[in-house]
Amino acid sequence: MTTNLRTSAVSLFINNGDGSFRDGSDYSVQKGPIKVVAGDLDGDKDVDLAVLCFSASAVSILLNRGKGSFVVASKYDITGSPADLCSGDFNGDGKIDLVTANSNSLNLSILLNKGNGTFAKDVSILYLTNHSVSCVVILTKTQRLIWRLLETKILMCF
Ligand SMILES: [Ca+2]
Ligand SMILES: [Ca+2]
Repeated sequence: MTTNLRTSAVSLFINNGDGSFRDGSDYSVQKGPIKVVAGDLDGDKDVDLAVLCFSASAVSILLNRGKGSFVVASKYDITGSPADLCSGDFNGDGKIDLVTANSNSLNLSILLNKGNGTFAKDVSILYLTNHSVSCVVILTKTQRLIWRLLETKILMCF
C-alpha cells in the first residue's frame, strides 16, 4: 500500500509470493493521505485499512472484500490537523480502535470501534501541553495506556 500525498488516493499492490507485486489498484480517499494502519476493523477476520488524510483532516476506512479488493466504507473528520494515526484496543473490548495525534490542536482524537468497521467519532479527547503533537505510540502490552490517561486526565507531552 502506498499513500499518494499529493492526491486523494492510495494504491494497493498485491504480493505475487515471489517478491514481485501485481500492478496497483487505486482507491479514492480524502485529500493528502499520509499513513495507513492495517487490522481487522469489522471483525470478519480479514485485514482492513484505515488511512490518515492530512490535508482533509480525516480518516478513511477501507474494508476488505476479499481477493485483494477493498471498499471505501466511511470517513471521519478529525479536528486539529491530524499528523499521525495508530491502532490499539484502548477500551479493552476486543475491537481495534484508532487514535490520531493532532498537530494544531495539541490533542489526541480517539475513534472507538463499534465492531462492524464503524467508529464512534471523537468520543474522547486528551488535551496536552503546549507542544505540538506529531506522533503517537502505543506504549503498553495491553494497549490501554492512552485510555487510562484519558480517564484520569493526566497530561502527556510527545
Ligand atoms: Ca475485516
Ligand atoms: Ca476497542
